[in-house]
Amino acid sequence: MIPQPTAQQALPDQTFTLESDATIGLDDAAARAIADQLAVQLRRSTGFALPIQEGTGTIALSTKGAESLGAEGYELRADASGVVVTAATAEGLFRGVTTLRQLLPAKADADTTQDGPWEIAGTTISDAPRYSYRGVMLDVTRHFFTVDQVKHFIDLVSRYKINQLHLHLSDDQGWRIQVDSWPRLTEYGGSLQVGGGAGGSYTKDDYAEIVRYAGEHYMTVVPEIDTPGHTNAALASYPELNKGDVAPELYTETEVGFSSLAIDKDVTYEFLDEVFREVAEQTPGDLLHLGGDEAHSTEHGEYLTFVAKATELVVKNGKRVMGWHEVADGTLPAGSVVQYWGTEDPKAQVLAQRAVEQGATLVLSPANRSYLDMKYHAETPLGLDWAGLVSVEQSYSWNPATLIPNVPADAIAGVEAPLWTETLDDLAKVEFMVFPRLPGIAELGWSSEEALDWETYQERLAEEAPRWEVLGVNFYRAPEIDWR
Ligand code: TNX
Repeated sequence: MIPQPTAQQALPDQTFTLESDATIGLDDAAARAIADQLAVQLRRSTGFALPIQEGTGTIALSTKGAESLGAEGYELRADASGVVVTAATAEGLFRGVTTLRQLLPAKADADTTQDGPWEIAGTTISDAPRYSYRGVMLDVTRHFFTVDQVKHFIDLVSRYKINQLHLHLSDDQGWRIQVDSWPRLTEYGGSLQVGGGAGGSYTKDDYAEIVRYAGEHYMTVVPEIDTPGHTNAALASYPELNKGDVAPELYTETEVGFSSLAIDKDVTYEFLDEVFREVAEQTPGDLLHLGGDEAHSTEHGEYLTFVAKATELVVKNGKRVMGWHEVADGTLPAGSVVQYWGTEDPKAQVLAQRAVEQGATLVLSPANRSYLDMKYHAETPLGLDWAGLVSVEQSYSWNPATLIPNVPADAIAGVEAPLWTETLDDLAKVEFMVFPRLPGIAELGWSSEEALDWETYQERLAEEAPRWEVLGVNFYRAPEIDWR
């Protein structure tokens, strides 16, 4: 199982078997959608009717007497008489059902009827996450991904108890979210992508659908509008956002660090206020990511001015600030979240420490560990290697609590695995880079420190292969793993 639960005990001599007369019971109406999702999938693969009923059932989802389990914790018991998942909240039940799906045979995830038996070895599990932020980032700007593709991505990553979907929505190569007050951002700024092909963007309805679908999988969308660098698509769309009032051409290559909003113009902040307002209005989560990375074309003093003003606009529009670690050089509002993407670079570590001194919490995305776009080895056809080669072991074998020196454990909000898409123009390529590394980052975010062990993790990871085969996932068969 991945992530490894906090506590699990076998019930020897007991086996649960899902039979054709099984039912799904729930005692909390808030769990209805979760029961529906489970039933839809299991009906497909087992061919059983699996009616959903109020009260108990062969598989019972219950929120009775579970207050102590926290927002995401759950307990699960599978024995000869049935399966009971207990949690304080619908979210906790969802996490528990994620575990239940991993306990069932891989073929339970098939989309056509399979032969049983549908057995689970008797067990009791008690589980809760180590960190509250367990994220994945998808860069939809270097290459655009449609709503259906993002949904497929959500299906696959939510299986590992990932609860944050960071969408990188604007960059030099494309602006991907509709903003009514600045329509050329998508009409023109979203028209291309890396390589020069047609890009794309999300309408408000598209974005709402992504938010809804993520929510159904208990994932919160964290939208990123990258500023003041990584802004060529916006600068090309509106000349007034440029220092010299001249719009550059659209850009479809992969250099970074060449663009900057004009820092000393009022229109820049009118622009950001309206963009943040429209994005914030459509985002139920409380974080708005303003980027802040690699602003190599912004003079440093101007950068600090910008951070102060732009962060204020995020707060004004009702959200907490999230930003890449460079923003910690500036003054951050209370409650900010700083995303560390350094490697072992002391300068980046100092910025992380400065963030914590200002009261921010940290999300850890060390590029040499958690970047899903780094090549696995020198011959990997896809990906980049500026942060080194990132094998499955390299991506798993680190401890979030001790990654950055002199940072107290309670300053760590969690972990995130970013997927930049300069070299990835379709879902098969995305899947190849994400699997099998993402489950390891998910485990670092969820499982207790004592559970983290490369030797046993490898064996559990190998057991995911049949599941990915059933789901048709194009995962990389890393030779380090003894795949079944
Ligand atoms: C650095 S990491 C970037 C991105 C690139 C990525 C490629 C970070 C905050 N910025 O603009 O896509 O490297 O790995």
